[in-house]
Amino acid sequence: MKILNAFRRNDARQHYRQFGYHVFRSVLPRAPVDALAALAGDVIAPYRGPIQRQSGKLEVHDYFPGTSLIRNSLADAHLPISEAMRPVELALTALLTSTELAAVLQKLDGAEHYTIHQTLLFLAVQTTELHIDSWVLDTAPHGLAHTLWIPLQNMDMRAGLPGVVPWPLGKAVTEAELGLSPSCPPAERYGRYQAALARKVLADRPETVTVPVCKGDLIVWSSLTPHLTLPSLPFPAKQLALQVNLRPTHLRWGSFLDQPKGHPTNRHIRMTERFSYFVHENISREYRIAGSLPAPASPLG
Ligand SMILES: O=C(O)CCC(=O)C(=O)O
Ligand SMILES: [Fe+2]
Repeated sequence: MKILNAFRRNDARQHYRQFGYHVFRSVLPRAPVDALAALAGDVIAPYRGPIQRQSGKLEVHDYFPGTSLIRNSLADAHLPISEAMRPVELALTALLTSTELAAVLQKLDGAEHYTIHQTLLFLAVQTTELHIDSWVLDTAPHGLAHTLWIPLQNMDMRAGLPGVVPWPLGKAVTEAELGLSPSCPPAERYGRYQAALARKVLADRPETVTVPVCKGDLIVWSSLTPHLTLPSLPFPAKQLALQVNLRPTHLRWGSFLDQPKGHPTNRHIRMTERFSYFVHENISREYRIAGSLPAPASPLG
């Protein structure tokens, strides 16, 4: 049995190294997944106040015109930043700090501790073009941060699922390789890079992997693995899913452009033996959590 388990672990790691993604089936605890799905309807949808969103700002719900489908995803709802969203924070924390998740991640890279940098709670289907997540979070050197994509409902092939282009772990395509010069503002560099990368990758007419998913499943891809949103039928449509950007804590980190020699920060909340939450400087200042500022102890301890 021990030998078989070791073999299985290597299997996932090898697959991840070779293809830059891995699909795990029925690995996550069901209670917090079910709780989040229920809270989306019972707590988030009826709420009319501003909440932290993917734009980085506090916003009220923005609906697809003529529908009750919310298109501005909740950002970082795992942090203690909203009294109204406290039940969501607790359910997210139960899921993200679970021993089940730690065990699965360890199969991929053997790390003992992970730092969660960002969560996005999707309430309706996404529409991303081919891109990499390295610009949001990456390790230094590139390629060892992970994106988790967690369905909070069962989804079939018409659900607007992510599609992943198999990609060797750690393979970085530089701006220079795409014929791009770095002399423009970072915000423009992002869009320009992703568009050029998409042109290059799609020109090879690559196989693109997708899978129907059920609650409890988990898709993981690396910070350098190209992926996109496949179409949904109908569009728009409700879609409950959670996306998490995290890294093994012991690795240096930055982003695609920022590859620092070190990254000292005390802006994190140690949640368990296996997980910490990173807190951005503006969030730390605004909500007085996890900072060098005199802050009250986090309600989560
Ligand atoms: O949910 C999806 O279709 C993918 C979203 C995505 O890749 C992102 O937000 O970075
Ligand atoms: Fe992405």
